[in-house]
Amino acid sequence: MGPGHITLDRTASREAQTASREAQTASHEVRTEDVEPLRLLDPEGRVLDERRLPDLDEPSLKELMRRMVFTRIWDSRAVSLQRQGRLGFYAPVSGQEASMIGSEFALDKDDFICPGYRDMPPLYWHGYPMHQLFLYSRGHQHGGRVPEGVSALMPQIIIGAQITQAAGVAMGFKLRRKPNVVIAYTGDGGSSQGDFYEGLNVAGVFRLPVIFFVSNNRYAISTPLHRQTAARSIAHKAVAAGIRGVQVDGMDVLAVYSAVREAADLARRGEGATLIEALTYRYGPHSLSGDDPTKYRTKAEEGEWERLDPLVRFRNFLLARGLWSEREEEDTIGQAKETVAKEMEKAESAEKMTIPGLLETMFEHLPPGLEEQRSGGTMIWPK
Ligand SMILES: Cc1ncc(C[n+]2csc(CCOP(=O)(O)OP(=O)(O)O)c2C)c(N)n1
Repeated sequence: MGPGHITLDRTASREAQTASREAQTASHEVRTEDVEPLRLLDPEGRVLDERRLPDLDEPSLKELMRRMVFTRIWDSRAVSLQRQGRLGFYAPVSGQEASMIGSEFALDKDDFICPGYRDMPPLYWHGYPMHQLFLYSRGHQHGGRVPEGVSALMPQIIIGAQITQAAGVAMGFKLRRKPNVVIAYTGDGGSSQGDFYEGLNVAGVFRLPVIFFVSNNRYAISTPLHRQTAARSIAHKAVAAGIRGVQVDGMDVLAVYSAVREAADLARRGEGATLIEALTYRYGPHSLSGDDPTKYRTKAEEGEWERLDPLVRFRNFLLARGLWSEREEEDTIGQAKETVAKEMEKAESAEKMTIPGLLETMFEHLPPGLEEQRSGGTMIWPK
């Protein structure tokens, strides 16, 4: 333990564990100094160090690419559908595919996702049906009805408000001795919310199997990172909570996968929570509700991040290994367009919402006050 290093654990036994891990602590793990993001591919997709690559077989590597391409097409279709008035609220994801896809890919099916409004891709790849995500966007009550067997909450529009819940689910896993972990997604803006610190604190105290995944895309709508926090990095916020803090290149899908996989393995072994800060960028606006990125970002900055496009970078990596082709990419694009069209049709043919329907979705048994209103006619109930 050298000068400037903070002991993250409080008890002697934990100190011993920390000390044994200390020797292996990699440069992407937070101390008090600046942190270097974990990065496995250079911006052109060349491997930086073969020995650090995650143990993924060829079909898995291809699947990562397939999911990222699919997601980019789905995103661009969703933007058009919103412009046509067929979707409501939509927060574009292009640029953030590596963070979103790589993180979910590192989880098991029974691991639990607490998403924010932008995190449709991890939800979808975890089993949440796309037409329900479209219904959510349209404000339809069935959009938030999580299907049986899908380990997730519906997307949370209130920033940071799923962080304490994530700690709660993790507490449930721990009490029931389940080998599962929880991941909570939020943004750089979300990491300034009170709930964020509360969730991290509880996770630290009870050593909970949870991963707090901050997609730091540098802006909370128009608020830039330097107006968001004076911390050296968002990953540093882990230090005060006594949990592990890690920074990762969020445009490098293999690095994101590795960071989450390692955090999940540690959590499953009872070593508690990790805060992961993924450095990423959204290429589009915050949402389609009217913000104009040209008012708060420069063309030069956008160009720098476009050069790091996670799809191009990973495609280069796969091409160098003979694992990707134009044909596969075109097939994936076709599949994405077809799936989006079918799922949109499903969403558009959903039954219309009614107020009784809304209450039935919310309550298994209507509370007496509401029951009385319904039967007593003090409220007008549409048919
Ligand atoms: C508690 C709360 N305050 C304000 C808002 C309005 N709001 C919606 S998104 C947003 C910015 C969030 O930015 P960030 O957490 O960085 O996530 P990003 O949208 O960049 O993914 C704000 C302030 C909100 N939804 N919830």
